[in-house]
Amino acid sequence: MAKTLNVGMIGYRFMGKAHSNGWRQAPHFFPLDAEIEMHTICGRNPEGVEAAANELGWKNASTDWQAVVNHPEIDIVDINTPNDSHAEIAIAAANAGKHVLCEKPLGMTVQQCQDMVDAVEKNNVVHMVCHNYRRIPAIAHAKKMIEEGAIGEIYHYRARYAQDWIVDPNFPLVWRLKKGISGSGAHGDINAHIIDLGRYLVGEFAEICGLMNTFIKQRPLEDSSGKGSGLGGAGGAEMGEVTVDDAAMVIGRFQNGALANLEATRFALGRKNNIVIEINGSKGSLYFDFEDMNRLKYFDNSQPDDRQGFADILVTQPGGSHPYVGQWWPPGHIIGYEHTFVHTLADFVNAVVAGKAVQPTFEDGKRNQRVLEAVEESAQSKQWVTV
Ligand code: SOE
Repeated sequence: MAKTLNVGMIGYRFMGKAHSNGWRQAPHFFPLDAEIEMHTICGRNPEGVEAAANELGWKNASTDWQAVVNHPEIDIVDINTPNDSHAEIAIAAANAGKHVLCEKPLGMTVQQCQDMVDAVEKNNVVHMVCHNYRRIPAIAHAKKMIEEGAIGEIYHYRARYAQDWIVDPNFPLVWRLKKGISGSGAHGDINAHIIDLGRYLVGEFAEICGLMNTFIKQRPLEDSSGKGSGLGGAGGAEMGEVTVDDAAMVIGRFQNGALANLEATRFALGRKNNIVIEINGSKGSLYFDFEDMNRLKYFDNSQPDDRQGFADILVTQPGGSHPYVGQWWPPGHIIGYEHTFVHTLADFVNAVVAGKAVQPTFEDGKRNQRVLEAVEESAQSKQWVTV
């Protein structure tokens, strides 16, 4: 009989909902080496977390994260809280001998991330930062194609992550817009994702030049309803200062010589959660658009001149041709955003049972944070910065 892993999840809003779906679905669609018990969900608002426990399928609800982290029955702690509490919770969980999954960005500073790495390594627990987009089948397949040399030596990595949820100046000052809680704005929230995909698909960053901008500098404080979901809410009459970036842009060089061009913005009207990546190499190119996430476009320069073009690969072929998709549906029955969390949690659970590392680890989270900080340093100094 497979062992049972009891999960305690801290945080119950958007990522709490996405991870809960992952914990519920992973056992039904992926061959897990353990049973999963959705033991306890934890949050600060008693009514909110109680409702979330019922709605999302958790056995228990708690408002005391330390009790959850130290509960003798808990094996895994899944952290989905705002960024400023990741380190404290993750270090406590590791010190309690729990395996730790933490949402991105891992911490607020490189030093905090290093402290988290030290804690998980000292306690010999499995650790992962939830960069779920690595486990989009098309992205994982692009990684395989790159490793097989399909596009040869990489010259360019161009990535854009564009949203538009705060273009309205009346949108309130939610936690993602407060430096003390989020660390940065679009930069740490969504640039972190395309920095991670750059590290995953291309390699380590060597040097960068950054630009950051805040378009709207004052916003209404959230009203007392506390209905803000982090991505929504209502503003009162009082105004407050926005202390983070609305957009960040980066040019840079990878250690392997490839050039990077990144843009992360929350001010691209019409782009709701759009990630577009193009990688150009010596033998071909790859192109991905999250708004069409089951497709990967591939230009193969070895094709005869009269039939060259971007092949449109539908990444739904089971039987090991394409990653993860075989666990879901027959070819052509496409999947979505929520499945990337199922893939992430399934890989994490099996790594926990095997006692093996699973990428991206907390070390990846720390290296991501180093790039984030280098961009902020560069935007401040208007100088190039070595990562
Ligand atoms: C808000 O930008 C957000 O929820 C990010 O925090 C997530 O990481 C991303 O997957 C969706 O958008």
